[in-house]
Amino acid sequence: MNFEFILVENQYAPQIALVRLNRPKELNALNLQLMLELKKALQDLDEDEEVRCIIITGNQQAFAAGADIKQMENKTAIDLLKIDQFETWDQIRKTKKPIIAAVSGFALGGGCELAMTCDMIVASETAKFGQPEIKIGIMPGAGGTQRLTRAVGKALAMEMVLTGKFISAEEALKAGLINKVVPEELYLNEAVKLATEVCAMSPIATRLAKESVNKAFETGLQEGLFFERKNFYMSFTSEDQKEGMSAFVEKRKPDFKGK
Ligand code: DAK
Repeated sequence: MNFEFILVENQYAPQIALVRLNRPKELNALNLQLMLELKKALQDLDEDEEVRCIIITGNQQAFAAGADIKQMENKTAIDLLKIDQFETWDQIRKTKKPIIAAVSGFALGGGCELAMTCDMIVASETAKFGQPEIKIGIMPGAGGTQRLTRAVGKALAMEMVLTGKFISAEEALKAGLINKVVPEELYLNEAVKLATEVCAMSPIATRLAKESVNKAFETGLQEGLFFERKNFYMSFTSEDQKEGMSAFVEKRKPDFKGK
């Protein structure tokens, strides 16, 4: 499918899909069409047997500077209710395959929220994270008050959300928001390296594990442990479990088929 505001590439390896947000002049501001395209691309990639890991990136200047303010400026609450963009965001969050955000430059508002919706974040030294919605008279609406707070704790989340201040990649790393910081010329390579590691694992175990870690944000401990246990048992129904364990015993590399 041809998209207008994103590019879907797989130049690194057939198992790694790269989704590039592509509105460079607008710093990749997330308009409604871009979000629908992203949803569609992720749904397609989730169904593509060959793909094992997805990277979402922007360009060096911006991952995304937020939702498109010009598109939102004259909307009423009822307009937003009718558009129901939450359905799109929820669908993106439901992607079963692991997603890595490769962030350089601005990751602000919806851009920061999109990165946090991903499973891991690799950033360039020039990345800036922020929830500046407060400066335009609104507040975060796609998880910013919830995911940011769970990731960095109340003190920093409150400061970012109430003042709109940006934090650097180094601060984001220290605060536990992101996984890695590397020089700007390496951030995409680093994301591909991480994706390559993920791709070498059993896709079934990966899916079950992702689902289980995400459950930790949605339930109490007992329910979470119960969910984990079920997924753990389920991993023993896969051929990949037999392959993984016999490869260990035979001192060779496993060849996981996703079965
Ligand atoms: N929307 C639209 N256009 C944007 C934009 C944005 N968020 N950010 C930048 N641009 C555009 C600028 O308007 C400018 O376009 P022209 O004026 O040249 O046509 C171009 O990109 C370059 O930007 P600047 O000239 O401003 O570049 P600077 O380097 O001087 O500044 C900046 C970069 C990132 C600091 C600045 O552009 C800025 O402050 N941008 C806005 C950041 C922001 O406030 N982000 C939060 C937006 S609110 C929801 C889901 C999500 C959301 C809401 C609801 N639902 C599920 C319902 C999310 C809301 C938000 O993200």
